[in-house]
Amino acid sequence: MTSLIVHSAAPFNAEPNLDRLRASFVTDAEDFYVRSHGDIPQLDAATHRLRIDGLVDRPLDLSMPELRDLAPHRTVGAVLQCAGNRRADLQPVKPTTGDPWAPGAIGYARWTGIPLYEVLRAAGASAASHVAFTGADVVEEAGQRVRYGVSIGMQRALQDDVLLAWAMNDKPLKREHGYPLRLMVPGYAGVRSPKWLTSITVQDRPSDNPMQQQDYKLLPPDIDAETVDWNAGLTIDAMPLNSAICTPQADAILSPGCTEVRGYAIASGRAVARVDVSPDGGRHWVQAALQRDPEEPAAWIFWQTTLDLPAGEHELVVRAWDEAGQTQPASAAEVWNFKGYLCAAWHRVKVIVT
Ligand SMILES: Nc1nc2c(c(=O)[nH]1)N[C@H]1C(S)=C(S)[C@@H](COP(=O)(O)O)O[C@H]1N2
Ligand SMILES: [Mo]
Repeated sequence: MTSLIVHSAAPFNAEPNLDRLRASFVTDAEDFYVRSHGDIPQLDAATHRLRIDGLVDRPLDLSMPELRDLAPHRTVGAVLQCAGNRRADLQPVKPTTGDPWAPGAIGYARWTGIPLYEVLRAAGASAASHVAFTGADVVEEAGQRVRYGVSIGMQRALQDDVLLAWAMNDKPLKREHGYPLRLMVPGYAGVRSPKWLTSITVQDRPSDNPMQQQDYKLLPPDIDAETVDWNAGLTIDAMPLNSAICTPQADAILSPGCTEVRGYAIASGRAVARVDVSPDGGRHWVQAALQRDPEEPAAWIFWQTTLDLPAGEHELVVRAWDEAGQTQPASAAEVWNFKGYLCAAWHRVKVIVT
């Protein structure tokens, strides 16, 4: 039985309790959010095949043992995060489509596999601009039933931290996380890390799958479900600078005196340099202590501080800053979009001290 908070049983979508998420720097697979768009396929590593085709000199059709033998194994620590993480904070501004994710649609794990570029090299990939991927699951998108399909740009695909991964935290991937094989693109929205991977196609344009063309786009604020023009949306790849309070949780009832406040922050390209916490809705700020893994730049940051809160209602707030002095927008209203993606506004948590 899962201890996750379930948003939807079919397709299975669930996130951990935030205290639990914040309890361990490496997220246990049991506590890792699950985002699926269709039924979770029943696959078997003993019979699974991965095809590599498209603009390549030598199309390949690999078993899992053949894939493992192709190149030295690599383990990369990386955050996986849904583009819809923190959507619940956008919905009070105006309704959005999608599940009301709290800040738990994120996790940090150590992923083991071989770099994608090794397979592209083995197949003799041409200098094409995109790499497209197909999963074994069938999803409903734009009124069609199709295999899950997305793509990433070739430049990102060739970087050595992009893995074809079969293990998470030194154990075979669990079924819901993509057993027996998934892609892992550190720093990109989870949607670009397809699970249950069955094929890789080298091509000179993005995937024409509706998951790529008509979903996971950041649309301007004046566009809604009725007026949507998908071409007006930005394709969501890299994720923004963000932070969240995990403890205490919204509407917590606390005793007067010192309260431990804890959470995570996640960088975008540049490292997190500072995390500010406010006891009073953003009028005053203190700097939190940061815990980071210097070996893994794609890891998240855990932060904590102590606030001395008098009796009454308080709005706790967190915001992160990066090395370039960039920070998060103050209000969710500034970043609202009808699909409810990329909520990186200051995270606000109301608590009551009595
Ligand atoms: N084949 C397939 N891959 C997928 C998905 C899916 O539904 N099918 N969901 C994507 C999305 S939107 C996210 S956020 C991540 C979630 O990965 P997880 O369930 O292992 O946490 O997987 C991505 N890869
Ligand atoms: Mo996602």
